[in-house]
Amino acid sequence: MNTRSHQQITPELRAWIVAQAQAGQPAEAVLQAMKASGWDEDVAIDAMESTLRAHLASQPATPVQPSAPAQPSVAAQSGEATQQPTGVPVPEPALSESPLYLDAGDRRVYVLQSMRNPRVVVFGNLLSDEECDALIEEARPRLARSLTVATKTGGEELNDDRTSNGMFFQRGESELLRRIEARLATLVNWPLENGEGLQVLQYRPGAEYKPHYDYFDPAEPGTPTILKRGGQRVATIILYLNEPERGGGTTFPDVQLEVAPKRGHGVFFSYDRAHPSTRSLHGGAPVLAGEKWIATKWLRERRFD
Ligand code: PD2
Ligand code: ZN
Repeated sequence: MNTRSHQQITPELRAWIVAQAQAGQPAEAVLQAMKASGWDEDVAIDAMESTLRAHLASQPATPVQPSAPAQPSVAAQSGEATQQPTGVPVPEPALSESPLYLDAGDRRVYVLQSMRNPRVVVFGNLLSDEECDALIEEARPRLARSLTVATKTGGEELNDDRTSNGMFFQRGESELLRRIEARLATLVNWPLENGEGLQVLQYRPGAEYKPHYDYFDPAEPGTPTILKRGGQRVATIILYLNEPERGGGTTFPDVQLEVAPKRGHGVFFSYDRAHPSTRSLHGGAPVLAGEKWIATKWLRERRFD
């Protein structure tokens, strides 16, 4: 049997192809992303052609133009378009038909809210209470004051903008982590191998994470070293493991959005280029009362080994 006969074009793959086209990804970039994930080239081309043809036929009033930008970006509106890097394929949940829930493999996840620009999706029922508790208890003995990646050197450093305690799990470290990693990969249609290990953060009253971008700043000298392993970050999933009494929402200042830290819920956001025009600036608002625990999953362009 050859590889072609093994590869099935699932509804999730079709939804991902449509989402990439709607986001303005060039056909070549979509093809390269599929090949990098193990798709046979001929199968990938067939899947793209048949999916986009069917999508166009079903939506005569709003044709998809695979190589056209989905919407003018902030930078384009302000005349900076020529200085902007081009977008890359990003993870994307199958939301083209506005489902109320998604099958994430082992769990039905609710779609509570979605925004196109910036791409932000809020999910419910992403983790059970038992999974939240287990993550907290496995992380607690391993917590240390959070470090951030030092883009000047490629190492790690203490940062006053981030007053939480944190730790990283290894990817696939336990049955619980493998289960959650597989669920997240299915939910956002992105290879599990492109994910960093889950990070757990604990915020005590007063602790916060000031607004920042999760991608690595291309202007920093340490960034090329960081990118050798898996390329850029292209999406983030924040999982809420408990509920502070007040404060601690995840904020998106460019669009004045605040996501409430509700236990078992999660917020997904993607950024197709390392540029503020993605409007993916986000922060963890100060915790006013109680404690906040989250787990963060960062997704890379390529395998993160
Ligand atoms: O705790 C948060 O809500 C938060 C906000 C911004 C977490 C992160 N960024 C992160 O882990 O990158
Ligand atoms: Zn962040």
